[in-house]
Amino acid sequence: MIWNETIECMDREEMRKLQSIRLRRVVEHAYHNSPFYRKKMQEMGITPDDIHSIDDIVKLPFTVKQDLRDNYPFGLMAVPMSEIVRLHASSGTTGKPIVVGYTRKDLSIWSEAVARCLTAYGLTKNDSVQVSYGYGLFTGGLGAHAGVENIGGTVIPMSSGNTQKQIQLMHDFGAKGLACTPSYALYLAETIHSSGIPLEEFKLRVGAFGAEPWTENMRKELEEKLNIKAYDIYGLTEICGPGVGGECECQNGTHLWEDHFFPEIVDPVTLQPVEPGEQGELVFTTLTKEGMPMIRYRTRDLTHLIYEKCECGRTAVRMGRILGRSDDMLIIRGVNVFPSQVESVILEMPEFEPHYLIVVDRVNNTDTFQIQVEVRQEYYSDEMNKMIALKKKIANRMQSVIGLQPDIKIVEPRSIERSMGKAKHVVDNRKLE
Ligand code: ADP
Ligand code: K
Ligand code: ZN
Repeated sequence: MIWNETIECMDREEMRKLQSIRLRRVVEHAYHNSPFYRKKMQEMGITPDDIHSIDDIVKLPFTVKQDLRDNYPFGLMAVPMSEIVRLHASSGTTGKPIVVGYTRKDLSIWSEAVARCLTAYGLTKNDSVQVSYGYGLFTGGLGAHAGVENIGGTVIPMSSGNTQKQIQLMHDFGAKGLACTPSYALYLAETIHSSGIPLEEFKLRVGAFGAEPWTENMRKELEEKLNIKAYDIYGLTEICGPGVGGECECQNGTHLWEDHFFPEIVDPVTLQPVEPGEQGELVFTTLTKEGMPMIRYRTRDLTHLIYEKCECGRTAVRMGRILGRSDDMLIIRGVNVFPSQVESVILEMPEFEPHYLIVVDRVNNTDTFQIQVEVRQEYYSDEMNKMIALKKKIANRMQSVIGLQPDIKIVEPRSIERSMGKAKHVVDNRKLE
């Protein structure tokens, strides 16, 4: 099933025409109604008249998170506050929060985007979906909620937390879909297993997981543990929230709804567009947003785009898995390390639980690199030799994937903190210096 076949399967040339019309419109809107964008464009010596087609997007200035912070709270709004019907905010990891305002139309486009995702996962009005993303200023809860209502499904607005009750109601209400972060899904799976309620008694079939990077190995883990299909949903507050894109039944890339959110990949250093299909930083331009249009917004997310038509029939461009945010990349003894690489090694080894914590520090001017893991009960042994061999095995595997030997610390079962939202996988004590 396809929610909006005309758009999702549109001929690519047609799509470019639509994008061109919409780009001109949003640039005019931003130029005339947002002093911030007008100043930026004037600095570059361009006006809306310089934008003829979507190819001219490269003439436009980039926007970065710092711009939102510098103009906090409402400096980037392009409509009077009387038109803004909702605010969301994201705290990020450092500094002031960033705030985004939505008009009524912005909200309806957002819920359309989520509806396309949910439909691609096979959910319909006959299904109930438990929304276990946090409700509030975070976009996850209310974003998923509106999408479920839009397709006419039955929304169970749980929010995150209260994990025992989550399990009980998921069981009693027969939710077919679960929307939450992959780390919370893992925690829910663990809780189901220890609850003693047989998995067969749950109606769960579909996971809509996102808001943080996750690996293919994590997908396998979640699909096995919950007996579901686990699909990616991607988004960020600055663009709207979850639903900027979602996977289809092919599970072979995340379709981006490019009639509303135009994606580019640029080299994060030179800011030049990369060759089609190459990896780089994802940049979005909102083509229809009224409240707070985003022009060439640098997401910091590293991925690549796939333009070939998908086997599902959709022509909408697909995005590969997000390796991580450039901000999340650790440089340890000169080697670039992404938490997702560590995750993928731990999850391919049956000896370990799918939880981990990376601890980095600096001792005597040298970076230390520790990975804390939990050994699965069946593999745990009192014999020191066995545990040493196990540590060696995972350390060697890490060395071959990352190019760096970590110090492996085996910790007590369940001692690594479980997350109900976005998991925290890294403690970098070097930053405290
Ligand atoms: P914050 O910046 O506070 O985390 P957001 O909720 O807006 O606020 O986070 C958006 C970011 O979350 C994205 O830029 C991306 O890094 C990450 N993200 C969201 N969905 C996914 C996904 N499906 N896969 C990987 N990363 C994701
Ligand atoms: K208002
Ligand atoms: Zn597809």
